[in-house]
Amino acid sequence: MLDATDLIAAVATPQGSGAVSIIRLSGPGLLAALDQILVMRGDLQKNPRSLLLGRVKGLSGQIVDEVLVVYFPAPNSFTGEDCAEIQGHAGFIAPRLVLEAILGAGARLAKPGEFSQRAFLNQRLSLDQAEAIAELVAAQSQSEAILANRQLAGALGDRLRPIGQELTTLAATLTAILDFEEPWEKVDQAKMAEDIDHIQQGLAHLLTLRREGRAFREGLKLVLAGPPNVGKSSLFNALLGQGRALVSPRPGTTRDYLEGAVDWSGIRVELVDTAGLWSDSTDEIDQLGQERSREQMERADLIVWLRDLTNPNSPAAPISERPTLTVWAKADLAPKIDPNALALSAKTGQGLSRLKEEALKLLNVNYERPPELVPNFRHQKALEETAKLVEAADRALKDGAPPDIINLEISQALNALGQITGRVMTEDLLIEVFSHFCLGK
Ligand SMILES: Nc1nc2c(ncn2[C@@H]2O[C@H](COP(=O)(O)OP(=O)(O)OP(=O)(O)O)[C@@H](O)[C@H]2O)c(=O)[nH]1
Ligand SMILES: [Mg+2]
Repeated sequence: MLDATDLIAAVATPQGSGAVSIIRLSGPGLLAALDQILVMRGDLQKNPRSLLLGRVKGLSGQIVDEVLVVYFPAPNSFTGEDCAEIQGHAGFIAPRLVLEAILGAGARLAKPGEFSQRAFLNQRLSLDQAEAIAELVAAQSQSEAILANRQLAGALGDRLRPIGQELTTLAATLTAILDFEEPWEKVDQAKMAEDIDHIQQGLAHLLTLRREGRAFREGLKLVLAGPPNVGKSSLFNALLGQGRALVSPRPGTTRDYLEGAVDWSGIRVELVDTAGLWSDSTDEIDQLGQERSREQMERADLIVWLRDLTNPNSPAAPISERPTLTVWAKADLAPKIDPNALALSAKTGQGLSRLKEEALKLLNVNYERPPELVPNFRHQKALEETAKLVEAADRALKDGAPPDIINLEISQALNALGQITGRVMTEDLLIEVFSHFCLGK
């Protein structure tokens, strides 16, 4: 995984139809390999960062594509190594023949994420910036793309730097005390406690950003659930704006759950329509459907529980650990019972925008003010670990523990924090981050 001494190549664009395909290369011996396969008038070495026209000689010796080539000399390239991109024709065949030619000239097929990994190892990107590339490519809403771009620009690193510096200063102070055997009583411990408190605030703030901003980064999963025939599928269709789910007056219409995504103020919301719960049907398939409904409810960011305004015995939501919002369906058919109740009608559209507002409010999503920065799940874990260690240092200090104990917690906290940007790095961490990447990135 850490080996970065050979020439790698991969097709960086999706396979299939399209106009252009890009093949990316990085590593030593790049110019020599290109020289073997390219027939061209221009000189890449003399014209870095310019597009030059050329033709590619395939393994058969025949010309297999007409291309534009650009050469980025080390160290000012994406990976920090000698890099090149070959823009050829798209399709299934031409890119493959060009790639084969390059592999025949001594390059090795890159592993997923290997270009970004080299960029990280050569300090062209921090680990969180490399992750931002994968997240930008995977983004499914505008807010996800904007957040990924901010992270790519270093927004998270900028927030982490002062916290890291404060921890480093603290560790240095403690080390000096230990090295010079300064009497612990003479040290300004109150100031130290203040510094630790400030670090804790910084970490807590980042974790709050994660909690409040997660929806902007990863979207939300809303599961529509309730008794049979209450109007779940009708609501699903109304929210989706299309007649996806089957609707009928017969209870038990929906059996498999259905998913559909909508955009709510820039947030990707995945709606799930489920089979009605508590039908007295003993049918095996109905039972299986209800099992699926319960599974979906357990995975929901929010359960939207439907009750029927036309049926006074319509059951209340079951107790759940997941946040639940109760709504009264079929509002066009019956007067509202409770003035505070959220009544809606899939038929007239009444209450649908209020459902959206209440759902986001319940989940603490302030869609009018999207966060500037949202740590991802991996960052959250590292931040929590750091916070736990700083908390332990704080307790040790207050309990009158000796400085070496406090120093130990602080240095471990520094290590935990350093995993976010990759300042502290293990091979496992590299595998964890880069194995999610696609080929050619
Ligand atoms: N008037 C009116 N009828 C509705 C409304 N919502 C649903 N219905 C009717 O209620 C019946 C059941 O609707 P569905 O959407 O299939 O209900 P469901 O909860 O998905 O039912 P199952 O899948 O069987 O559990 C259908 O006849 C719908 O036309 C509504 O807001 N107003
Ligand atoms: Mg249904």
